[in-house]
Amino acid sequence: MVDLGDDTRSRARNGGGVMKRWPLVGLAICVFALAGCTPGPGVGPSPTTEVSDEQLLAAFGTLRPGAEVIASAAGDVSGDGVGDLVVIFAKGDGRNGLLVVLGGDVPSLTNDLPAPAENQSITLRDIDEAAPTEFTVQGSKGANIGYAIYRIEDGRLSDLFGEGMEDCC
Ligand SMILES: [Ca+2]
Repeated sequence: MVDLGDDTRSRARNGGGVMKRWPLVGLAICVFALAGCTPGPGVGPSPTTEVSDEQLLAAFGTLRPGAEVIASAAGDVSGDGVGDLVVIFAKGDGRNGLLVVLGGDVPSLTNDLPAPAENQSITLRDIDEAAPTEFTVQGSKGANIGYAIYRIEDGRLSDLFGEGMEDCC
């Protein structure tokens, strides 16, 4: 009998869990309020360092005058939340290069690596489910097909894995 009473009180206390949900409701309201406060386009200067793909392309043109862009892919590949642009370009000496234009207040370029001669494609792909996002490049040179995975590490572009790239770059 006494135990039953304890159970009843215990259930009553569990009913008090409704009160414990209020902080969650409050949090949800805060999130909605914050989202509502985000300035839309044209509402004053943005405090963030949002950079458009066009700005990144323009930065590439300024930093590498004369280099011809062959392929590009936009996305944050440095893991800082600011958009970047992966670029494959013609170096002008018959060879192609790969680099990333890192978005920021002042866009900058990573080191460049050899890129395939023909049929280039760039795909952003989060391979290890951890920031930053990796990207793959594939292409060919004649009958040779190459494929490699890249990641930005400490601001440097490095290849994690490659297959046949030496024969198609
Ligand atoms: Ca970035």
